[in-house]
Order: sequence, then structure tokens, then C-alpha cells
Amino acid sequence: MAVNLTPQYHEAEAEYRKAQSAEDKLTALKKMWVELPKHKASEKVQAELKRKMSDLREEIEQDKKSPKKGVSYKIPRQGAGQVIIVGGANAGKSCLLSKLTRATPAVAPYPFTTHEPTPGMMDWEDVKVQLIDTPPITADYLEPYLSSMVRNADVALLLIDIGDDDGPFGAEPVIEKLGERKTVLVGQVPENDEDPTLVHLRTLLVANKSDLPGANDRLEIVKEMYGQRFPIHVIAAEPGTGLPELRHEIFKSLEVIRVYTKKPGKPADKTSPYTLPIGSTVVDLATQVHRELGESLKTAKVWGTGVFDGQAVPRDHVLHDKDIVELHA
Ligand SMILES: Nc1nc2c(ncn2[C@@H]2O[C@H](COP(=O)(O)OP(=O)(O)OP(=O)(O)O)[C@@H](O)[C@H]2O)c(=O)[nH]1
Ligand SMILES: [Mg+2]
Repeated sequence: MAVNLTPQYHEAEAEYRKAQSAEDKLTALKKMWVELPKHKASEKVQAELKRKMSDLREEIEQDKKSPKKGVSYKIPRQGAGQVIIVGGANAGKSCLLSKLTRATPAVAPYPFTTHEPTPGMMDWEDVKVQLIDTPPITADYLEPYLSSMVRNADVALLLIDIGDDDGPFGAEPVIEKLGERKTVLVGQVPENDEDPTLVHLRTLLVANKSDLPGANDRLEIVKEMYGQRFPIHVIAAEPGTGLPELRHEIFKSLEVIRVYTKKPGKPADKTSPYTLPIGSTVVDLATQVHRELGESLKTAKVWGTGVFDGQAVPRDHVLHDKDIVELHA
């Protein structure tokens, strides 16, 4: 079968040949990518374009970095937790961020659109969770700073494109590349880390573009490949299918509780809860409110789970989601 190339493809190719700078070459290659018919006969050309785009991206990044070596993106943690979105090129990572938060990253129908990590805050009930969109990870490309960003996050979303035959196979390079940097994506973090140099990161596998033809068949492949390793959530980010459920799963995956504080004789402050790891005690809450309060705390009263309303509890009382606490120094 021949690859029928459009006149626009040839025009873009001519632009590519004339281009002097890496940026202009990349722009022309992106146009070629959009114009290229995506079927079996064009697989070689697709691979070649992807490789060239990847090489150029690396070149541009390196050029940017050479004046100030060791550029890193430190995104200060905000909200109830930090969740990093990773995946192969074109999986829909930026689209997902734009649907779950008010961030506006570039979304485009060709790979290697995102060059820099972008944060956004996701609302879930009365808390906010920080999400970070990232550049793609492929077999031959991993931004140098990305593995440490992943290690620092609380949870990863590993996005897979089930709208495309190559999609299900885009996850393995992500897992491998991060694994080479001792960053291990896992469904459940092991209780005892045998190798202390490894960082295990709780990961939800998110199968995206379920609205496209053939997605169900590819989902079966994904389940066979990863069903034992990760919890799988099926969404279509663009039309918004499955997103309310995903928000809930993201919050649950952080394994935190929300606790409201109140002053004696006053109603609880319900505007912004404190968030603490599951299993946290009254002292942990007091320390988060103010370090000194953690030390001076004598007793507390709790309204919520497993207590009578306003029951006095000791410092080591374990709190539950949505408890209301009055702290007494
Ligand atoms: N049909 C469909 N298209 C989607 C869906 N989600 C994303 N897309 C499209 O997929 C393309 C890629 O989306 P992006 O969000 O740019 O993908 P990305 O993973 O950020 O890509 P890179 O930054 O290049 O790694 C865009 O054209 C999106 O509109 C979906 O659920 N269904
Ligand atoms: Mg992107």
C-alpha cells in the first residue's frame, strides 16, 4: 500500500528542507506529522518523523540549558497533595490537566507539544489537589529533570492513549525510563522497601480517549498488560467522560483525611480543611496548625467518627475524615 501524501505535506517538507534553525525545522516537522496519513503503510515515515522531532526537541532543550546549566523545575507543593501526570507523546496529558483544573497548557494533535511542566489546582469537594502536566517520556526521550519531579510527587497518573494502536505500548517506555532512574511506578507501594535507593510511587493507570473507535479492544489489551500491576481508570478527557470519578479516585489515592478545626463556643471553620495522612492523631493536627501547639497541646474535643459529639480525647487519638476538632493547649 502506498503512502498517499497530500500537497500540504510536500509543502511542509520543502519548508523543513529550507529551515535553518532547530525551532523552524521542528515547526515544519509538526506540520508534516499532521498531514501524514496514519496507517500501516506510513509506519516507517511516522517513526522517522517522531525520531526527528524527538532529536530536535532535545537539541532545543540543550541549547536553552547551556547558558545556565542544571535547569530544574521546582514546583512547590500546594493543596492536599501533588499528583504528576506522565505518559507517552500525544496521550492527552495536557488535555486532562486543562479539563481538571483552570490551567491552560497547549493541547495539539501531534506529539511533543509540551516542553515544560505545568501545574494546576484540581477541586474535589472542599479540597484542592495539585496536578502537574509534563513533557512526554518515550523510549529515547526523558527530560533530565523529570525523574526527580516524579520521585517528589505523592501519586502519578500514567496516561495511555487507547484511541491509537500504538497507545497501549506507550506506557512501557515510561515505566522503563523512570525505572532506570530508580523511580518505580507501582499500583501499591510495598510495605518494606528492600532497596532503599528505589523510590516507589503509587500510580493510577488512566486509559484515555475511550471515545475513539476500537478503544474497547485496546482497553482489553491494556487490562491484560497492566491489570495486575495498576488500578485502571477509563476516561475520555476531551469530552469529559469519567472525569468526576477520576477526581474522586485521585483524592482517594492521596490517602489523606480532611479535618476541620473550631474554637470553643464557635462553629467549625468549614472553609478550608487541614489535610493529614490517614492514621494521623490530634497531635499531628496541632503540629500542622502551629508547631508549638503540637508541644503544648493538653487535650482536644472531637465531633465525628467513633466519638460522642464533643468527646474529650487524648493527644494520640486517631482522627478520621471530616472530623471536627477543638484543640486545647
Ligand atoms: N478523541 C479524543 N481526543 C483526545 C482526548 N484527549 C485528548 N485528545 C486529543 O489528543 C491530542 C493530544 O492531546 P495533548 O493533551 O496535547 O497530549 P499530550 O499527552 O499532552 O501530548 P505531548 O505534550 O505531546 O506529550 C489532542 O488533539 C487532544 O485534543 C480524548 O479523550 N478523546
Ligand atoms: Mg502535552
